[in-house]
This record gives sequence, structure tokens and C-alpha cells, in this order.
Amino acid sequence: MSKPCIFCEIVAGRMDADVIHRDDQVVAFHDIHPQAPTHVLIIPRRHIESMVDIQPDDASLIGHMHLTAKKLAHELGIADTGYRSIFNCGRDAGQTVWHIHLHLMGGRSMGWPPW
Ligand code: IU
Repeated sequence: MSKPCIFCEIVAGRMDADVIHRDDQVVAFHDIHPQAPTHVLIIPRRHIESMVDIQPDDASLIGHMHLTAKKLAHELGIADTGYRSIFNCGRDAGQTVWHIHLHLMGGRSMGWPPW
């Protein structure tokens, strides 16, 4: 039997996470290994493996994820100084969890490009 998706388990409330936002489309929680003073993941309730799998019908969901990032950035106090929102897509981009997630990071200045 294949292992359940960890992020689907968080959505279902069967696995613990430091959840800061839930609505009918997405759940957001603090990353367990933060790479910045603020590091939140915004995930869809629906399982989508990777950004390479999204379809035209997913446009409003993806837009909603970004609008949720903006709302949380304000609430977490990183909107004025700036933040980064990132989807890692596939192995070379460093994707390790195969349920799409938008990283929202802020609270420190960041370099570019991200190696
Ligand atoms: P990536 O883009 O797939 O590399 O990011 C996965 C992120 O999920 C990474 O920052 C992990 O620390 C984070 N994470 C988490 O917050 N909670 C978990 O249970 C697991 C991973 I597994």
C-alpha cells in the first residue's frame, strides 16, 4: 500500500501542523524547518502533485494561494519589508513533498539567484 500524502493528512487534521489559516480551498501552516524568520506553506486542500500538473481550471486556485500569501504576509508583519513566494517544481528545483505548496518567506533580506 502506498504511503498517504503527508500534506493531505495535515489537511484532514490527522497529522499535526502549526496551522494559521484554513478556508474552503487552502490550509496554511508554519514550515517545520523554517529557512527564514517567517516561513509558511500554503497548500490546496485538493491533492495536486506538482506545479507541472496544474490545468487551466486550477487558475483561480493558484490565484487564491497567492492572495492568501499576501493576506498572511500582512498579518505576519512581513508585507512592508518584503517577502518571497515560491513554488518548487520538480527534482531540480528541490521539490521534496509531492503535494503543491507555496512557500511564503520573509523577515530577513534574501539573495538572488537562489542556488
Ligand atoms: P519543497 O519545496 O518540497 O522542498 O518543500 C517542502 C517543505 O515542506 C520543506 O520546507 C519542509 O520543511 C516542509 N515540511 C513541513 O513543513 N512539514 C512536514 O511535515 C514536511 C515538510 I514532510
